[in-house]
Amino acid sequence: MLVIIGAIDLMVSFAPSYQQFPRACANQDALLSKECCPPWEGDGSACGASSGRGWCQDVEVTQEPDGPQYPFSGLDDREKWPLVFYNRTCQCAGNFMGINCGDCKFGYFGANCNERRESLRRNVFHLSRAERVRLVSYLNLAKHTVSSDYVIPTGTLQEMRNGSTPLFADVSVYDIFVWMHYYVSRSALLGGPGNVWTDVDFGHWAPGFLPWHRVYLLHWEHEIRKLTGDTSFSIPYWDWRDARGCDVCTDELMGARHPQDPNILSPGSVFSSWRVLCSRPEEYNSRGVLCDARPEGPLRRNPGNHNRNVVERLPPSEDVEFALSLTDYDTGATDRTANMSFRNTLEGFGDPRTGTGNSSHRSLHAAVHVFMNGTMSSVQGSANDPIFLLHHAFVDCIYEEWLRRHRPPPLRYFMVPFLPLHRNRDFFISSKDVGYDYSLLLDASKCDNNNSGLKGLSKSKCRLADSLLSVEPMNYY
Ligand SMILES: [Cu+2]
Repeated sequence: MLVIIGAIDLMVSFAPSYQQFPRACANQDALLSKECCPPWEGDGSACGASSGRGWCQDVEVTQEPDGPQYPFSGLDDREKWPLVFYNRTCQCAGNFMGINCGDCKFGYFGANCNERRESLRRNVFHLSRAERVRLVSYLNLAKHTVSSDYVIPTGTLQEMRNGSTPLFADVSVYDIFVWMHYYVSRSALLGGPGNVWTDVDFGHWAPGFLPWHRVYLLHWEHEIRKLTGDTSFSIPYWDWRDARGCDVCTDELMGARHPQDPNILSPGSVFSSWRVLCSRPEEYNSRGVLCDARPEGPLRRNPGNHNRNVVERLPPSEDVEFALSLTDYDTGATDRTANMSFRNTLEGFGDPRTGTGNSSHRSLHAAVHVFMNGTMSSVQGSANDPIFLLHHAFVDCIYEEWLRRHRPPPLRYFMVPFLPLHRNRDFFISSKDVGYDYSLLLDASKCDNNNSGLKGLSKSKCRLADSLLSVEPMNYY
């Protein structure tokens, strides 16, 4: 299975939001009134209105039509997100953010959200030993802590009888994110067993691919910081260019291979005991149901033993360079067929030598998913594997480099399934404006011998600068 996928055009409505289903709105009252405006603990008023943090307002979504991949309307809960569930949400003022305006916008901190701090996402191999241990333990803590803020729906709104019988389940902080990735990419249920539309995806195969995953990582970082109290935490990236194999697949990092079974993880890795969820799209489709978040067995991964007719090897630097040289963010039908499209080439459906869409091979982003040959290789379940985060942080780093070089005009749409809402155009800006940078993209002057390679993301880069940074306390700089 190597569908790494596509989406209804982000020509689908994606709006300003957060994570989906806030516990405070997963009840009959909120669903029937279609209002999700929880009180802010600071003053007890909805959206912190008495303190001027925000107001409960009607949601206005764009009226642009969905992309050509989704020829229906009125059938899927994700259409015109989030209107099927809620038509009033908190719209926060100034630097406030969150489902009740209780949080700060990305990049801002403090009680009044007026301290701006920038964090640095670093190469995972430049982390100190202690930082690696911390990374793995934070991931594991997130996997084993039930989310207090969010729940997941286990049925459609119709199955909930329009809200009068809510169907939601508790999952862990980590699994909220697994579920979100499943939910954005799942097939549309058209009613009854086997009656599904598979050629739809609200987060891939379309212009929203990069902003969607950017917000996703930002939320993930935000939740880990909240859970651990470690505001200095940033997601490291895996620079897979020219790697000969899965070099993050060690027990110290993402888990080595099991000595007896090449398809699962070594017992020396904490990830070997993780159980996946939402990983069986064919089964849900044949039953015509949503994933119900039950555990579905261990993480599977067999890197390098993938189908070589689809992917030869991990992506070479030249492919990244080629993608970065493309001046148009997206082109044509803005799907997998797009030619000379930066988004389509980086996503992995455009040929990284010619820029032609609908390539018979997978490259760049998609190639890494296919290469992992297991849980990572199927779009809907891929976020179960923590390599997903390191991989997407690097994809986002390439996106950032492209934005800085080409400065494109913005996109609009509220992204499924974030609540509070996020418009994709808000993440079509430099990462510095949302509070982070990549060590790979730091000024050449900060790197040794001016040999930084930041021009064109060359592989030689800022090792010295990075290791110096790692000795300092990792606070937002
Ligand atoms: Cu994805």
